[in-house]
This record gives sequence, C-alpha cells and structure tokens, in this order.
Amino acid sequence: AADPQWFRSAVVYQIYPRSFADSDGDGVGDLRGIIGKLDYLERLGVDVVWLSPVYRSPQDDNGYDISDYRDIDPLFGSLADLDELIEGLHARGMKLVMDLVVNHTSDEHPWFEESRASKDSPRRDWYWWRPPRPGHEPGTPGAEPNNWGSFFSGSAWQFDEASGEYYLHLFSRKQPDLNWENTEVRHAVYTMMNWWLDRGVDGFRMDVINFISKDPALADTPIHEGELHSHDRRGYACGPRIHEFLHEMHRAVFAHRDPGLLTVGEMPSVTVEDAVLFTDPDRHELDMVFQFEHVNLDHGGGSKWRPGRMRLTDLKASFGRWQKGLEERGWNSLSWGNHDQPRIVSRWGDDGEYRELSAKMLAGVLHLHRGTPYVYQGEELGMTNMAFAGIDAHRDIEVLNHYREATGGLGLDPVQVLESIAPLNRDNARTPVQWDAGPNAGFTTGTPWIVVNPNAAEINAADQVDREDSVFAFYRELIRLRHELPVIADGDFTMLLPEDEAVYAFTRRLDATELLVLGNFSGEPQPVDLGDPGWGRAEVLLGNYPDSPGLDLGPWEFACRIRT
Ligand code: ISL
Repeated sequence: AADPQWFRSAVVYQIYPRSFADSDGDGVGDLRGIIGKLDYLERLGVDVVWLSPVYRSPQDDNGYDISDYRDIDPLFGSLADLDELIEGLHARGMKLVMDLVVNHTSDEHPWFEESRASKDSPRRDWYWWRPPRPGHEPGTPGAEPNNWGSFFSGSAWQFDEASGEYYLHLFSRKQPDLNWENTEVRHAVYTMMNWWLDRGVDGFRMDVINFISKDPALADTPIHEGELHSHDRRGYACGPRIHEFLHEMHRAVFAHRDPGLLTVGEMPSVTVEDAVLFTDPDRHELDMVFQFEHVNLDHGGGSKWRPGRMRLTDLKASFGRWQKGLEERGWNSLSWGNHDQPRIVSRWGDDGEYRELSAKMLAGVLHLHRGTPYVYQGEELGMTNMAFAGIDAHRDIEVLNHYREATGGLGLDPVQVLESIAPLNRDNARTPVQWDAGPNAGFTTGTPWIVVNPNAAEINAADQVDREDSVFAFYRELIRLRHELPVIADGDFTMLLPEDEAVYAFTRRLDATELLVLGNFSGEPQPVDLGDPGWGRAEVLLGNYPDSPGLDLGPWEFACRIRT
C-alpha cells in the first residue's frame, strides 16, 4: 500500500491552464497544451501537478466560477483530453490534483438557476438567501442583509428583483456561496468528488475550503477606516462546523480509497492552532493546509492595495511559528506564489541585476523548510511581474472591480490607483509562461488573452532547460534533494538569527545528519556569525555562487551546508 505520508518528500507544480500553453491558437492555454509539455515537467522532476479549474465556466473569475462540475470547458478541451493528461502524467510517475471549488458555484450552475427560480424551489436553501434589512428600501445601499464586503469589491450581497431577496457571494456576484448547512448540498459535492476520483484523479486542492461553514446568524462585523464594507472574516473563516464538514467529507469520499490520494485545504486566515486540527492524520480531515500568513506581510493596513515593505524579521517569525506549531502533528505547504500572488523574484528578490541569484536564493530558502513545496508555473524560470500599460491591459476581475470602486465611489486619483495596484495585483502572475524567445514567447500562435511579458526575449524555458547554472536547473536540484535526503522531508527545524534583517538562517536535523541553510535577502554582502565555527568547514550541498569559502554571504547568496 502507498505510504500515506508520501507528500512529505514530494513537490507540487501548479498549472494555471489559461496561461500555460495554447495548442490551438485561440490565445488561451488548454489541456492539449499541457499534454505537449509533459516532458518538461518530468525534466523538472515534480511529483504532482495541481491544475487550476478547467470545468465548464462562464469564466467570470477564470474558471473559479463553475457551471458544470462534471465537464471540461470547451475553451480548455474535453473530458477525453483530460483522461489523456491523466494517463500521460501517470505514465511519467506524476499525479494529477484537481481544483475543487465548492464554497460557491457559478450563478449559471443549474443548482443556482433552480434556487433562484422561486422562494419555494426545492433548491432555494442550497444557497444563502436573506430578506433585505428591515426599514430599508429593498435593493438600495444599506438594505443588504449584513455589512459584509465581497473580496472583489462592493457588498457581498446581490439583490434579486424577482423574489425581493438577496443572495450571498463572498467573491463575484457570479459566484453565489453554497449553503453547506444543507445536507443535500454536502452530499451532492461528495458524489461529484467520487466521480472524479473514479475517473483517475489523485486528489484535490480545495479552494477557500475554510469558508464553507458560515455562522448562520450572518451578523454584521467591524468595518475598518477607509472601507465601505466589512472585510473581517470572523463570520465565515473556520466557522462553527468546519471540522465536522471536512471529517464528513473524508468519510464519504476518502476513507475507503487509496490512502495515497492528496487533500490540500486552501485556507486564507487559518491559524496555526486550527491547521494542526485540520491536518493531524488521526483526525481524518486533510493532508495539508495552504495558507497565506507570510505573503500578507507586505500588505499595508491589511490591504493588498496599500503595498508596504516586508520586514525579514516578520517573515522569519511567521515561518518559525508555523514550523514549530506543526512539528509534532500536521503538515503545511510551502509556497512563494500562485495565480493570486505577484511573482516572488519581483516581490522579495531583485528582478534586475540579481534576478537569477535572488530567484535561486528564494527557492532554496523555501524548499528546505519542513512542508511540501509548491512551484507556480514560471517561477522555476525566475519569471517576473509585468508592468501593465494601464487599466485596459488588465484582465482580472479583482483588480478591475477595485479600480472602478477606487476611482468611482471612493473618488481616488486614477494615476495613484494604478500605482498602488502595480506590485500585488493578480495579473502579475497570469501573463503567459515564457517558453522561448519567439513570437508570444512560444505560448500561442494566436493573440494571447493577456499581454506576454516583453522580457521573454531573455527569460524563457528554451534558454534554461539545458543550461547548468539556470534557475530551472537550480529548482531541479532542490526537487532532487528533497527526494533523496530524508532530513529535508522529515528533519526537525531550528530558526537561527531571528533578529537579523538581511540574513535568513536555519538548521534541519535528522539523527546524525544536519543541514545549515543561509540566504541573503539583500544586495549587500552580509557577515554571518553563528558562534559555531564547525559550520564554516562543512560541505556545501547546494549554493548559487560558484564557491562559498566561508559563512559570510555575498549579494543574494544562498548556501546549504551538510554535516553528518
Ligand atoms: O489572494 C488571496 C490570498 O492572499 C485571497 O484574497 C484569495 O482571493 C483567496 O485566497 C481565495 O482564492 C481562491 O478563491 C477565489 C479565486 O478568485 C482565487 O483565484 C482562488 O485561488 C474564488 O474562488
């Protein structure tokens, strides 16, 4: 039988299909495009592919709004293509994990269409319908059932003229929230999950899965200064029945199957304490959480639209707490990015002079923690953020809605708004993967749905796959090391130099094997004094400089030493 904890020594690669590879020239990536790149993925050495949604969808939120859970959107291909992808991955020893988006559906899903049809519909209760706030004119500002804001600007409530009631949507108004209090909803989801597992997929990455249990009171929550709606998450993040629901899901879907299936809970705002409960193997909920505490450290005043500076001491405090908190029980993901985050080398590295060095340093520091590393497509090439020409160059509903609200309702200066959205908007990570230096970076023969980064001429896969000192080669080496050295998968973790604002330092230990990991998060040389002279003589297992004579670090230097 498969080792149920195999994922400790595994690396996951995330594909955002729309931006990965386009096989048919319509400008949008697709399943056959992915099938054409399987050798590339095998070369990199990853164990699992997590595929962002390819289901039938009106594409209001690029597939995170699903109108049919059991079909592939024609934009991406067909079920036959998906079967072929599964086969191709399995033949190369890789697994396929699907995105499971069940906090909400599309408003064009038949479940919602039936729910909306009338107050007496048998599916009415499958979503969160509420009457207007008493004493307010229905459909006018202030009449919403509570003060919650949507993640994509505006109220989290949409008025439905026909029935005179509102429905809840934490994301876009085309993404109504399912009511998990309803037993039929839960069982419909479990049946659908079983259908996919029967088809051969190897698990699920569960979108905002810690939002599925709302406190049915749906009470007002505090509003912060400068905000029109409440973005406090206490009414739905890790709500009253969340552990019960996930345990029930485990029993209905996973309990009698291969223990090697993977379950990952994407969980904004999850605490370390809750993460232990979600991922303690004895509790039968999930294998690991995917959380965002560290990537929120440069949000000024809690908002990604007020970008601030990340302090390395805060980053170390966050990672350190998660490493300690899950050291006995539970498991975490390790990630610098995904399709919702900017490119890490532009964010906390140097995407100019030191791009390759800093991309490698960031990768090395992340991958050698305890947890399962995730590589977001293009990260293994050191792809950067994009300087978008203006709001018209953007495609993401989150940034477009914010721009409209900020320059409209809030009356802010458009130039300043554009400046404030540049560093952290989600489109940064959604420009096409840069395969070669040719037209459209080899992504498509047609017109790409979103602009290709002009730096594809220098940053591309064709240049890197065979180059020994490339960012790609460095990722391949990190992945190989995780497979081969048990200390990386299972060793304990000790943070060093927690007060240092430039040097990231930690050790890992398993029995007699010890690793020292050092990363310089700055473009200046940094002295390193660990008070342990033995380390200076230890063998360098992996570094981003040709050689590292001592522990002191050059600009953006990374070094991992080993002693046994
Ligand atoms: O970016 C974030 C974390 O810092 C969040 O605001 C993000 O929106 C949240 O993690 C939820 O993301 C997921 O669900 C959304 C979808 O738009 C995202 O693409 C998806 O990853 C709604 O389905």
